Amino acid sequence: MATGQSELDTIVAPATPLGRGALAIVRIDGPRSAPILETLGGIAPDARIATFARLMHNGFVLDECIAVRYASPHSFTGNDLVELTLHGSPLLVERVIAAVVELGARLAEPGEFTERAVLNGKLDLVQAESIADLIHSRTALQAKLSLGNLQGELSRRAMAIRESLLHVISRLEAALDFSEEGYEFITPADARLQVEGAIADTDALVQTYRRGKATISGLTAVILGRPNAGKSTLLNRLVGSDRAIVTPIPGTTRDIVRETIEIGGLPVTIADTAGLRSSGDIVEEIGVARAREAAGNADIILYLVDATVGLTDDDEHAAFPDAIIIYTKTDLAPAPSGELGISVAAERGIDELLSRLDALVRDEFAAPEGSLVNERQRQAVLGCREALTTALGALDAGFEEQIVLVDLHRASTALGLLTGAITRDEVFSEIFSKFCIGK
Ligand SMILES: Nc1nc2c(ncn2[C@@H]2O[C@H](COP(=O)(O)OP(=O)(O)O)[C@@H](O)[C@H]2O)c(=O)[nH]1
Ligand SMILES: [Mg+2]
Repeated sequence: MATGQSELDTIVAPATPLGRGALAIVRIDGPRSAPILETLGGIAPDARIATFARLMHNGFVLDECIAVRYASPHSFTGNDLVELTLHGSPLLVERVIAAVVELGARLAEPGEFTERAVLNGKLDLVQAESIADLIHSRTALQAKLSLGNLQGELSRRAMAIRESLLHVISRLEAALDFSEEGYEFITPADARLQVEGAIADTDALVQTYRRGKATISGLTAVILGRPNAGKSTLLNRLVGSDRAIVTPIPGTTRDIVRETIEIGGLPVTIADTAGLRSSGDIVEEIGVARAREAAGNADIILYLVDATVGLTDDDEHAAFPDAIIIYTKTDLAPAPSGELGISVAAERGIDELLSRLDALVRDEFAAPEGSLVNERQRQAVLGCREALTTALGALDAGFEEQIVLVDLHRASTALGLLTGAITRDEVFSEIFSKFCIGK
């Protein structure tokens, strides 16, 4: 905002990736942005009017560009801001940035533009985090979740809880202020009800985290089974290329081969593993140990059984009760009745497998809008929940308002930290250091 802007540094960074393309954008933020544009381009355009400029520095033409000037507070950051749309060459971007720095700007730190937007109240912290997630999203569902949170879905849920707490807090404080007169602004039963409601709301929010995290990070699936069950063949079929080596020799796959495909709207990284057996071969044994470890961390396990062999005592499916059991090579022998069977050779059962996986991902992992998506957010809500439980205990024990208020304020502060309505420096630097330059 206008207040204090004159003491701000003016910062500059490329806003588009450094590569060759039709266009490249350089962003300049801060009080010197418009004077720098005037010096370089000889123009002082009206705010938000795209204007052609020939950028000159030390007697040389740097590039021809389209400049847009934004006037505080109507910009992404809330400060005076200039965007230069140059021709898309890294060399031009570098030279323009060097000239801008010579004219008094400094290079932006990672995430500094977004940080300024938060400091100026243009975005809250959750929204700022959502920008980073949105940029990194690989599937439409991930983008939808991040865009929803950028538009305030999660922040609104948190703020609704915070407002209900502030409602109780203000009444309990009023009761304190007027205790002499014996007024009651909120009955203990009412306060209890409100706090219980807030606990239920925070619980619901905490429960969104599992799906939120799965949606943002993507899932892992592991293909397990005895040697020669057809694991590598299935991986290759799922990714659509000969990624893993397939041979009739048991023990071909040793190291884990990973590929990511989209299932149910989420990126799923599928790991093909060494067949489970004890072979005495040291390299293969390490591969088998890695397979078990990968299965322990996986969201989805596909346990393959050769239909011509069937389940044997050597099979380890019992150790993975959530695994989906799939009978392979059904062109040679049928799967037991009621079991899922596939034949990659005959292209049979693959669609059924894929639609089972698709439904599994959508039912178990896809996050609704407004979900918590990272550990910082989860900790903030858990902090709120813990304080609310203590407040409820204090209410039940019949403690004085002051005691209850301490916990309710703590609960409200925890939610404030979530959105950045209340700021702590370490929260800020932690979040913005993960951004790239220019955001
Ligand atoms: N007939 C038939 N053979 C298959 C099928 N899937 C895999 N195989 C064969 O089974 C052998 C072992 O396959 P592979 O994918 O390497 O098994 P892995 O050891 O579990 O990775 C290879 O000779 C494959 O060609 C199938 O659907 N039908
Ligand atoms: Mg294999």
